[in-house]
Amino acid sequence: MRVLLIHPADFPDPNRPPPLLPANQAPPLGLAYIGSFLREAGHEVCIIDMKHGGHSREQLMDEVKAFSPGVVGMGLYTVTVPVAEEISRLLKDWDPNTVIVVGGPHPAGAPEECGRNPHFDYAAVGEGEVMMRDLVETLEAGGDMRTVPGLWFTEVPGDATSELVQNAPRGWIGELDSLPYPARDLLPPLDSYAMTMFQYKEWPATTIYTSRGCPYSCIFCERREILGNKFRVHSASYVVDEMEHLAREYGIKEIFFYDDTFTLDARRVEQICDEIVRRGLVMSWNISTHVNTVTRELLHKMRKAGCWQIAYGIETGDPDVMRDIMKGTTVDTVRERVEWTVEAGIEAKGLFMIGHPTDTPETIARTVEFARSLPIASANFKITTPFVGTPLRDMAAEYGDINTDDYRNYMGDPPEAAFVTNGLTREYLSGVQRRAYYRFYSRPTRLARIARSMAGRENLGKWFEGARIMTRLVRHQAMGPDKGILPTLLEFEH
Ligand code: B12
Ligand code: SF4
Repeated sequence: MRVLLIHPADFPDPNRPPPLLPANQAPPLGLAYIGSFLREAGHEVCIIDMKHGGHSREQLMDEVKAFSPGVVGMGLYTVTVPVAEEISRLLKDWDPNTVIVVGGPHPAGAPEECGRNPHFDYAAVGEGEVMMRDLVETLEAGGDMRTVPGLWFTEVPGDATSELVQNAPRGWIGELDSLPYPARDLLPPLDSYAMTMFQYKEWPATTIYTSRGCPYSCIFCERREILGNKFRVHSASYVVDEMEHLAREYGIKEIFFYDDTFTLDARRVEQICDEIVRRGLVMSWNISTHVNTVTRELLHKMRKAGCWQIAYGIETGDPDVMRDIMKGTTVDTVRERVEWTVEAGIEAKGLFMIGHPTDTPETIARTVEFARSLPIASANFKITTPFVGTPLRDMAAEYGDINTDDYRNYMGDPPEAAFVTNGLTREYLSGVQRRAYYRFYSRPTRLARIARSMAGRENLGKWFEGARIMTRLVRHQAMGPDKGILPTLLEFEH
């Protein structure tokens, strides 16, 4: 069967000013995994990444008609629900028999809402590879859709009031190495995906996902619904083979391991490092992880194998808030691990959040000062968003004002925050976020650290990119909006 997979993004709107700077992009690896799995099972697959292409309605439908799919699968974020509904209308207008399946983060957290949504035929909860194959083959055979684990749908298609069918839950894929590499060849060229300048040292760079699931319980995080709380991994040899494959086939020079907690299994990371060194693979790489999961020895080993940056989910600098959000660590541990990282010769980046349920102006100030005091080269400060399916969502109404109506505000940032803690306002959040960036980046020592991290001929491109961005921002600034240059620049990090 012909299967079309879509990564939805808003259609270009002539009335909306174009973004000041390109947002960070990354290949939709989830869809690419589903694509390669379906292809191996003998199906014809096409992927449209609207986030990359800036597709108009006409362009999208031209590509749809040219491929003429029997089934369309869309990966849904909360923020992309409205546009996915519009795409479904366009698809059904073109051919009412097109079967539309939605999966990914939003359906994982809101299966009933998506299962009842009259725009979609099926909501798929869980990993999509085996589920999409089962769904496609059951459709082809005219079989009973109630036999496909993980699906939610209404008894009468398109009738939100009819009985909701909730199939048996789908188990997690145990052997990740049994999956083929994501079908990156079905995506736009990898080097055409823009990354922000703080995310790579060498270009072209791309992402790999080497593990799934996370056992931590941070209240704002939806990982457990999306990929489960059991940590599952690709083996070291699979990971290093994939790195070599990317270098050979796509000329990739740097890898961003997009895993949530790359270092959770220290032994596996050691093996990956040993394997990189043993094969003489010269590639730089960077990761994201939880501070608890690194040791001094591991960090030194990672540095030797090419790791240059670690992004830590730090979230807050206030000990009580750290406890309340159930991060499972302390501010002292954060400081210790960040110092170990820098000592090992790896740059540290801090990921912070503003507007936790128990945040106050004082705790937010503490977070900003904590960030400033750490030897980190870069930081981002995101506004807390209560995604459906998280514990935060359940407690949000008790701790503040939550906007449940407009999913377009679920970007994780202003202009309109989806959640505002009691005692704070949306304007305050927006202002304090900009001030946080400003205070963090305006320190001369920080600027010197960034300049040092961009030393060397290989970073020449970044200086040009930085100069280009600054020129655009200065021009933008001259045209009016009351924003500081540095904060504006840095808000565009994912
Ligand atoms: C890489 C990434 C990105 C990349 C690429 C996006 C992509 N589609 O992959 C970029 C940088 C573009 C991005 C952007 C954004 N992101 Co992002 N991103 C991630 C990240 C870190 C990893 C995703 C990933 O590659 N996972 C690995 C693959 C293997 O898993 P997967 O994508 O979940 O796919 C599997 C299943 O979910 C399922 N599945 C997925 N799609 C489909 C479709 C069908 C039909 C089926 C059956 C199954 C299925 O099968 C897949 C394979 O098993 C996640 C964090 C996380 N752990 O999920 C956040 C995350 C998904 N992002 C998030 C957000 C909020 C955003 C932004 C809104 C941020 C912003 N302010 O701009 C934008 C919006 C993007 C858009 N579409 O417009 C949230 C989403 C929460 C939500 N409920 O909406 C997450 C969960 C992070 C968080 N804050 O908790 N993101
Ligand atoms: S450690 Fe990261 S991935 Fe795991 S629950 Fe916390 S925020 Fe989510």
